[in-house]
Amino acid sequence: MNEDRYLVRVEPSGTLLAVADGVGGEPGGELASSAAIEALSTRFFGASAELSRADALAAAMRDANDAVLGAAGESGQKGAASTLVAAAVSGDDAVVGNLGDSRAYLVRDSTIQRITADHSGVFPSSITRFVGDPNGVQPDVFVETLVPGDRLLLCSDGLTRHVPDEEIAAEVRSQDIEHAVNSLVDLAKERGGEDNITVVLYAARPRRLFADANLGLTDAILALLVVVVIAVAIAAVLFASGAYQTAP
Ligand SMILES: [Mn+2]
Repeated sequence: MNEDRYLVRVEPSGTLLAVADGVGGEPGGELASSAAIEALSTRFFGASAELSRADALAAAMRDANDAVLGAAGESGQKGAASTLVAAAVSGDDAVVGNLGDSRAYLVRDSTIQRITADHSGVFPSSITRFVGDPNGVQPDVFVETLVPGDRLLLCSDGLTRHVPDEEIAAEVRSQDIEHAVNSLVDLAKERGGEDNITVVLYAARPRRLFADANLGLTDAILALLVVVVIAVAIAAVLFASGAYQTAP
């Protein structure tokens, strides 16, 4: 069973990226991550143009919470919940929001910055903020300005539990993004891999417009190249087929 879900949606108004990691290891986790991603995408791109992108992202994340609660109620999967990390990129502007312990990183030159702060509880792997919370949610929202060469990485804890930040940085900056995501997922699998691993990696690249003498590098539009890898750990699959197979 794979309880991780991701989104890469490219529209003229911008690109929306997200990772959701269903909580609890039960069918409710899968239901929650799916409902969260779907609602996030619909609501973010349907938001009024009057809203700032940061406000639109926060509102879409609150709507994702409502959607998970609704789906949980309809299906009888009470307590269905999921993490949610999302990045809305337009030009050189990146707005990042999170609930839970799925993360966003910015890798620039030789540095790696953890954009998000985990909402972790006192027990191992427990989280204090998540979609599916009947008390409502308050996502953290961060605004970053991208420069050409930046790489933006979203991932579930299946990666970060096994691969430290410095190692993530080394892999991400030493190779093209397709090889980088595969290396990261391989590392996480070698070191445990009892959880789903989802990695979404973007490269911000300058896109030259038509010849325009007044166009400096800082005015160049940034284009994103995106690669996604999801790994479902073998142990998790076996466990799911044994323990969670449900009769039709
Ligand atoms: Mn996980």
